[in-house]
Amino acid sequence: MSTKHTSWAEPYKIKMVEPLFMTTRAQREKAMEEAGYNTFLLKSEDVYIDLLTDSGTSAMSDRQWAGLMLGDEAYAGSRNFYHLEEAIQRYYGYKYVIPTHQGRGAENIISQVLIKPGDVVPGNMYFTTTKVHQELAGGTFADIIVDEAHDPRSTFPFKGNVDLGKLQAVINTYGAKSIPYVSIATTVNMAGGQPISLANLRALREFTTKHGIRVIHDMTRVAENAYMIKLLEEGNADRSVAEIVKEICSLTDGATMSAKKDALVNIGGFLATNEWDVYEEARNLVVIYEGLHTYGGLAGRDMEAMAIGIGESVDDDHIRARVGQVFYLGNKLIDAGIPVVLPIGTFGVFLDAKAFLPHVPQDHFPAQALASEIYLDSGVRTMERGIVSAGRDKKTGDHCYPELELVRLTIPRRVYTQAHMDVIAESVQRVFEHRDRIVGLNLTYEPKYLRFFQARFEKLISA
Ligand code: PM9
Repeated sequence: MSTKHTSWAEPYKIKMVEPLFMTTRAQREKAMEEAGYNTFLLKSEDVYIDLLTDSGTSAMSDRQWAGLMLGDEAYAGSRNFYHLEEAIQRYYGYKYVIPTHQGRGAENIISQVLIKPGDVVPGNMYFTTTKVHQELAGGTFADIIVDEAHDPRSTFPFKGNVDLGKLQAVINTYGAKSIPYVSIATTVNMAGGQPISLANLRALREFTTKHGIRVIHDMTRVAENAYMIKLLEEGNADRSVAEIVKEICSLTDGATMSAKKDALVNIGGFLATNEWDVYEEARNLVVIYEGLHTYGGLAGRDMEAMAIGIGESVDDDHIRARVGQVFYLGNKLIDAGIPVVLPIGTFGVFLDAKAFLPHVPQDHFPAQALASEIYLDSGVRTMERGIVSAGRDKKTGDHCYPELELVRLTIPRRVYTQAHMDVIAESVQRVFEHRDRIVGLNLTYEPKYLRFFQARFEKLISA
């Protein structure tokens, strides 16, 4: 389609700027050592270009900022809640809505409502916070994503797809009654921002309906997934992203959302369901963990910004420029011979640390080491998505050893320009040129949950 052959430009102009500051190599070395070689522990003021995450880091529009001024900060029944409910029903089609402070607030509640001890939750690859809430509720995650998703070199276009054979095997082993729901993410974060196809979702819907199993949708980046369907899946080129988003949601029974990504807000999330009983139970629980069911830990103004952001997120021009910018960076790195996860994901470019640093064994944390080297080179902050993020095996206590050992260059929405992308690509190239000199890390402090956020490391003397 035309997007492949013509230049695009951002469908907005810049009205306000936030200065960035450069640091010296010596300053960065000190900052990285103080941060225990964990980019999550750096101070933001020590960072030049921040690619840690696309979560809560996007730029809001003038309409969203104006929406903040319309905050109705009543404890109960805020008008902004009803705007949010209306936006979710209109753009996503789910019936019942509970706001939460962010995605994991919704994950906690849905896990507590639906999972009982001993249950198994199949999903198209794990996500860190999603899995920990499933486990805290007594469940075990089972990976049913297609094999291609675990291979960074595979160019399969829909690496987020479910392998129905793997789902059937889980049913055969544990029985459908032990499966409260199948957890489906659009797009799949840990696979490198990879989409699921509509054909696969439709087949999954038919299969799960036959077995009486729900589908719960982690819709954190659903508009980006819909855009990939429009680009790549036959029969969808002339449909709007909004239309495809609505169809994706219609193939699922409920959803959790971190609105800090797709929905263009700095804070917020929600739980949505089409089932009254699930809603009723979740509405009971939300008052314990988040707040009343008409604010769920958010200010009225936050809900207004989210309601407006949801509408903006499904705009075709917005999403084309958003994903287009990620592709621009990804293609620059591919052209420079840098090993990246293929195809390029929707929200970031993922470096293949195993191929980048073949001399660093996985238990010396190659992706963590590579993320710190990129920061040392240029002040560009990235993050690890490999053995540190995967955590430990619940039963054996050993590290989980994921196939994918990645460094994520995550692009915030509407924040950086093409020139920033060029600077980032040049920095990664410089690090690649001296990759032989990069050594691994030793873990010196490990928190109990979601260790990647706060773990500390020291540099090994040799790889
Ligand atoms: N994702 C990300 O950077 C922020 C936390 S982990 C560094 O990718 C999915 C697919 C996510 C996600 C957060 C959450 C949790 C759920 N599902 O961060 O609690 O990518 O709003 O959402 C992050 P919250």
